[in-house]
Amino acid sequence: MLDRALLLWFPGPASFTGEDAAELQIHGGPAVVAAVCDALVSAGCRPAEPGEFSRRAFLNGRLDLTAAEGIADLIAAETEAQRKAALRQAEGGLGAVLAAWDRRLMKLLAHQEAAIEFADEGDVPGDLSASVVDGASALAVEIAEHLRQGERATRLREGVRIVILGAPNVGKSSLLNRLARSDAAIVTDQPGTTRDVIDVRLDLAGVPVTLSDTAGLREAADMIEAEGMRRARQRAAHADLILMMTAQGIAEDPAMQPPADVSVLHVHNKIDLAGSQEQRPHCLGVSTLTGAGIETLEAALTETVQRIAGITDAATISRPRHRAALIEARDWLREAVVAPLPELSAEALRGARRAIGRLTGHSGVDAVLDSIFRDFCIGK
Ligand SMILES: Nc1nc2c(ncn2[C@@H]2O[C@H](COP(=O)(O)OP(=O)(O)OP(=O)(O)O)[C@@H](O)[C@H]2O)c(=O)[nH]1
Ligand SMILES: [Mg+2]
Repeated sequence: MLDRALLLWFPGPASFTGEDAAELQIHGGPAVVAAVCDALVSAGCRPAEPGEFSRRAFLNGRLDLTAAEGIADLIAAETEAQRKAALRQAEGGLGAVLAAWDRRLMKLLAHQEAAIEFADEGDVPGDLSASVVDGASALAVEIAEHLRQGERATRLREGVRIVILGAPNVGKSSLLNRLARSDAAIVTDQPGTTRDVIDVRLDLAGVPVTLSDTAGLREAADMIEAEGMRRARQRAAHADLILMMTAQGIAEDPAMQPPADVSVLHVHNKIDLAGSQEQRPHCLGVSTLTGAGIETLEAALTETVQRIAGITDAATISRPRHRAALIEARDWLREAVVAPLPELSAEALRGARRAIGRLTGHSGVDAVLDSIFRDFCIGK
């Protein structure tokens, strides 16, 4: 006797994987689990690889690849908005969009092939080709729009990146601690306290955010500080938003510029100090010491973050793999529109179908399967 437990039998093909499956619901103590696993292994079983159940479900046609990825994202979801987006994808939302595109592509291809077929007989080929051109360019526009929305879904999946930049001692670390409600970064009155980039994870109205505190920017005093500033600038260059910080009583360096193509929110700290002009144009006044202005800053951040990682109900792409395949499909479609011969246009339409098929897992995916299912946790 190892335990007294429930055994559930799921006959295929209605099970999760499509195969016959049994589930043991044992008491979860480590000794019970170890004893039952040992017994199962001596009976000829082996532990599943990470993602093996989802992989089998995919191979047995129970899921398309985007739905399988949705399950992985659902398990990894940290915030409410991530959970909703992942569930939508796991439920086949993205798969349905892709399947509809593929049906349209199939129809365009059929028309184009008919146009080639009947070209000699002088039968409506002109009209057919024109309808293919219209259909292909409409689809290319739709896919391009989807790619734009996908940018936001990627940020929702991976987190919006906010970096605090500014001169030493303006209160960057104090702000990080305030927003994170923790003591993550060391605060002292010594300029040049922070050297490493310090990341904290925040949840702003359901959107995951990585907030980074950085070394104060100035003429470096030593090698360590210089390296810290290099890292600060590098992080800022890849940010979605920069909090450019100044403070009452600290001279501003007009040469200090944020990277050109990143959005910037200006924050002026230490408004509790005498002589501060609280109202600066285009700048949020705060005091990390008293907490003044912090709520307004949080509201502004939440609004910006939601714009960047926009919460939409549409099923959008969320991974670089999706993006690459859709860019390829869009480019093939553009090619189909300008192709000088119906044969070349048909070939381009086939290319677009292959790209979509790789996304859903219906063609040429052997190479990517391992990398996708490797990210799963064991037992799913
Ligand atoms: N009066 C006042 N002092 C503040 C405020 N915020 C931070 N300070 C003080 O300013 C000093 C520097 O704060 P830090 O948060 O370490 O500044 P920093 O920008 O991270 O500095 P470096 O890491 O050196 O670049 C500390 O002594 C803080 O206590 C504020 O709102 N008002
Ligand atoms: Mg600091």
